[in-house]
Amino acid sequence: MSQTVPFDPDGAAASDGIYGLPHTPEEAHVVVLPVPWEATVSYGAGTADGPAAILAASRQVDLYDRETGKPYLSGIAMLPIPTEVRGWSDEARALAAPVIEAGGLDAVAKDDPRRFDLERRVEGVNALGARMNGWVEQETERQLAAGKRVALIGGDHASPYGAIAATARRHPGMGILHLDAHCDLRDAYEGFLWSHASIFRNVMETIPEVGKLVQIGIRDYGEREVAYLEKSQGRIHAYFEADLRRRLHEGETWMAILESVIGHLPREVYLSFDIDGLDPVLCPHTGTPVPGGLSFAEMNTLLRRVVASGRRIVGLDLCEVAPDPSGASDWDGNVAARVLYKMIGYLLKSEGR
Ligand SMILES: [Mn+2]
Repeated sequence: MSQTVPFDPDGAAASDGIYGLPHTPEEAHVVVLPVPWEATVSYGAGTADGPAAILAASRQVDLYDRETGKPYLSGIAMLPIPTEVRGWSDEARALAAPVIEAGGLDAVAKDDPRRFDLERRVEGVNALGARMNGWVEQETERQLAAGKRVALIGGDHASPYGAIAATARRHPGMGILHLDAHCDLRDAYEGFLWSHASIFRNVMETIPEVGKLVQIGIRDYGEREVAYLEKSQGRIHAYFEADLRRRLHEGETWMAILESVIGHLPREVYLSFDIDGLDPVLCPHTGTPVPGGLSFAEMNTLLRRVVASGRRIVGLDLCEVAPDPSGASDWDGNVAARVLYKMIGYLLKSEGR
């Protein structure tokens, strides 16, 4: 919490740190961990450039926040964007492309002559995904061991698996509040073990310390995903966009709806936000945009109510942010930097800071 460099929170960004803040990762209470990973993107690409876009746009965010106060006083610093992870991602993407082109491994018959090559490619992508997960888990654990809070920025939604594993180990029973247009509960999507579309299947199957998964904003999903979450015996709750809108249109208040959403969460909460859970006007270049979604204000009220309920936010990630490939607009990064600042601000507030 030491603040070694004097700075004016109302002034222009005085440092090239995230939000223009002068803190080193050692000084900061919140460490932003960038993960430029997008190995198995099925539609639009560009989320590996998300961390750089968020960092650039963050310098324009005003630091004093009406709701969360002065998050910057606790210190926020971003680690360097890891070039080795970007290298693994590029390598995995090149391996994955022909598999995705073929419609996934399941779409190719066992006796198809392409099968041997495609299987080897899938194995290579899976190995790189496991390496990335290991790296993220180790980096997260390193920060948590130093008493820091970790805010991971992707990358696609495969990025935070290791962070969730490391955080859940220290906070057994924690719940995940998952904002997304998608359930991400697919079983090895296209054959890839560590696909962005499978992250919460992997989390729920392989991280027993995660007590609950509560999904909100869901509006694009497969029948098998719905069957899977219905079979979870209450360990997973999904709030589908269609139901949220119906309840709102029939006169229920957003506050009342959020009370039921938050009621499923245990005391300790990890936030996993896919930017596509928001209205795509707020994230036009994300990989798999879907009409509908939460407004910025609805998301904000969600965060506010989580903290007002007395729950503690123990970690967070923000994924699937992709900048305009033409470079003409910085809108995606701008919104994401503000979403991240709110998430961090509410995390700090939940700790009584
Ligand atoms: Mn997602």
